[in-house]
Amino acid sequence: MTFNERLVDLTWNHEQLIACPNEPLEGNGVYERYKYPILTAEHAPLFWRYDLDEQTNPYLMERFGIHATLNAGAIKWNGKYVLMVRVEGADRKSFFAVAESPNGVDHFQFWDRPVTMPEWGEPATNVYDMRLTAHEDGWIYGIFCVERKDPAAAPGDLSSAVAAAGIARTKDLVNWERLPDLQSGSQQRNVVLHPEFVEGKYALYTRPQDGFIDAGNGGGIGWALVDSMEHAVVTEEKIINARHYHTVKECKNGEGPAPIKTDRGWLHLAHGVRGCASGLRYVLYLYMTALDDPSRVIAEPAGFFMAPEGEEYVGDVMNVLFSNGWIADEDGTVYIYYASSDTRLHVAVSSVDRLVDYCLHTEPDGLRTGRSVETLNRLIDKNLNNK
Ligand code: BGC
Ligand code: BMA
Repeated sequence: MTFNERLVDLTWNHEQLIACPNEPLEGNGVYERYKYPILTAEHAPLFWRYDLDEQTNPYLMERFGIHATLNAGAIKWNGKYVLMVRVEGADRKSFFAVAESPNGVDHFQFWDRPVTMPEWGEPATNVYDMRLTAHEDGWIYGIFCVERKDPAAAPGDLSSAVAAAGIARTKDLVNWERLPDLQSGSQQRNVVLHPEFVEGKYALYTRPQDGFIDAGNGGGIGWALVDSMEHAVVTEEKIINARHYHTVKECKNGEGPAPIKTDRGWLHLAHGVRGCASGLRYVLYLYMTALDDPSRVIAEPAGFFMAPEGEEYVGDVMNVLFSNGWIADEDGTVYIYYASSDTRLHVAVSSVDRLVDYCLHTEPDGLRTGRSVETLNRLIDKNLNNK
């Protein structure tokens, strides 16, 4: 194939991919998954991946490998469904890039340039998993994980790292003001800003951890009030959603996107992790907290809300669903953006009413098998007696 033939082919395929309409699949009543991933590495613009000049790239080969599109923050912005995507290159570095869609389920297209995030402190080795919060103070905040090599690592240990919460804010999703990283007594990942002031302060969902991977004594999703986002310092942190033995969040858990306010309480999406012979298994779960105190859990259905299915199991990091973005529309439709196996992004659609119903009317985890059987028998009694 000549350079030009190949370019025509690549362009046509790329356009087809972005134009491909999505369709809902039959669901379990709680949500509907959509058939096709909404963003994959192949969605990245050709002008990110190829040098398009025949003189300098006669074989029209990729010059910058894009490997995955995952864990996206989400926001409705100027009438568009906008994702702040974690894009990972072939070099294992990830960065942020915005993609937008007119309808939330297909035609997602990247903006021309990735986010150029200003550095703070020692330049990060990697950044990932941004949570976007349109705060009532008027700014859009992005909180993301900043990873740097652990300066205390033994010689030869090239894996130990330090995770901290990076903080930046913007009014246009293009120009970012970088603020100091969150100061806290431990490493942090999965930090999320609550959209409203609480007791006149900024409220953060945190996830304190002993080490880079192990949550250790960091018992789960934490809650901390801070005076300012310009110098965010955690002085007190309490665990509001704990890990628990033999549940989907035995090993780790973390807040997903900022919670959605409903008339019955704050609706939260989180991930839970357990360890098994095949590694760490990441699933998604929901819980609700009180309107008058967003740190008080009022409902938490047993088990997972979403777990990998079919092709979602397979990818760079197998057996992982992860979400840090959702959008609640004015009409109550909720678009849940989730990534599978650290490889690609999908959407599932539900509504505020359905998610609240699921939270308030699904039994909580009884924490032992006997209780699970009691719960099941109650449902069977109800159904069979109604016949
Ligand atoms: C990876 C993340 C992962 C974290 C903990 C990081 O180096 O980039 O995807 O969540 O390690 O395993
Ligand atoms: C983490 C997260 C995600 C990732 C997951 C599975 O701890 O922060 O970035 O999806 O591991 O690799």
